[in-house]
Amino acid sequence: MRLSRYFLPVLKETPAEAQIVSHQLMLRAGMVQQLAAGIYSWLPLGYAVLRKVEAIVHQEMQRAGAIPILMPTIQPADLWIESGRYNDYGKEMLRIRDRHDRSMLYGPTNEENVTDIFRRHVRSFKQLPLNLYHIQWKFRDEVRPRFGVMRGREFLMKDAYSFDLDAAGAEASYDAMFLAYLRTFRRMGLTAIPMQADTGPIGGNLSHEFQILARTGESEVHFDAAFEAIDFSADDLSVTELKALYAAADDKHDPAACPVPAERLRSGRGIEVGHIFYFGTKYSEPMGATVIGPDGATQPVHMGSYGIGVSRLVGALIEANHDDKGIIWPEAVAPFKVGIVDLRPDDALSHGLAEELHERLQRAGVDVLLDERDERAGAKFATMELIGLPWTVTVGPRGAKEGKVELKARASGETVELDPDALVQRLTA
Ligand code: P5A
Repeated sequence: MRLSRYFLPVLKETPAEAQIVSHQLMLRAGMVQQLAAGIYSWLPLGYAVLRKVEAIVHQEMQRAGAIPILMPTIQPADLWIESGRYNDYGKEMLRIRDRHDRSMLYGPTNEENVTDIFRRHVRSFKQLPLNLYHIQWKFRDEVRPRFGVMRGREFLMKDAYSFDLDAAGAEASYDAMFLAYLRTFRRMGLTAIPMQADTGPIGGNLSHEFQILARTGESEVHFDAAFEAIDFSADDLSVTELKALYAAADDKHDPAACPVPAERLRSGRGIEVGHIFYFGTKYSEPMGATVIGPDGATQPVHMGSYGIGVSRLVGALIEANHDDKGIIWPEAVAPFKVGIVDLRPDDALSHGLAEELHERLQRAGVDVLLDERDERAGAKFATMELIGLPWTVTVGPRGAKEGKVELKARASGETVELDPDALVQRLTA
């Protein structure tokens, strides 16, 4: 991609309305733009990151056996009246009337929707377990939308729904999602601590929130220091052990009942990037989602639901990865892997080399952004640092003469001089 042909509306000043660093950087780097309170347009750079995050979530969901579908954003109120939940969401639910004066709503979540799909098609326990998921926009008319995409009104969620014959089966499904979540966040370079949580309007009595520690987190969290010793990238993480360790957000934390001795209790702030629930037959019973069991008896299925804040993650990733110059994308979610700074577009040799590298990297399937604009070098470097691509290649007349370019890592600031072949090899390895 050529920066001269791209759409990257970076801002020089930090917008006054942005209170936290991720929101400031997302606006400055031209990733998103607010359309109304808590409602954002995703501009090319932001959308590229959102798609990378989505791709990882899709892969890990499917690796864990969940099957992708796509349910609508608009739902009929009738379904929610059937489940008994139409009033639970109160003012957070955006209620709409269609031209026939039927009550509709913009979905804040899809438990009813997916239960309706299930009940129409599944009859036997032999078709279980089943886990259906989608990545779809939600709307919640939050009292205080803030911090940009972190607490939006319209936001992108991955929501998965499991169906099992009984509570034991449902717990196995829950644990599979629990592990998939740890893997998903790990792949993005994030450590999310699973914490006991309140279930709110989703319901049920078993639930974990996945919280990333960050100074700007919305909730106060408390956890056993033993979490600090856990290698979350290990292949043999035990859900049982993790569930047994104490961790809770403020609303669930009772200092008087806390089993962890004071010297082992850590407190901080967290960003909730995921939340999983087991709620048994809360929806299947009123909505008649039943199967015939092995004994021939008809019974309601046991369900759970599993959410990841996909759009919130983009903000959370920046909270966890930035410095005073800008964003530092982990490679797995970077909008481009490498940026090429063409220092002197007016110098035939140097410019030719920058073009050649751009072409070769693109052909090798590397996401690359070439800055061949007629701008000062300082401005070009500042833009690269702001948008946080993992690698920057600098091509200038002096190096070009010797057939050398400079490769710089955004995270460490380390640089190395390479010839073009070695560079391409390094970036495609
Ligand atoms: C689980 C999936 C649910 O809605 N139903 C389907 C269950 N859970 S939840 O905790 O309410 O939301 C899941 C995740 O969505 C993110 N999230 C938000 N992101 C941005 N702005 C919001 N206003 C917002 N509300 C929720 C969170 O990451 C949450 O964990």
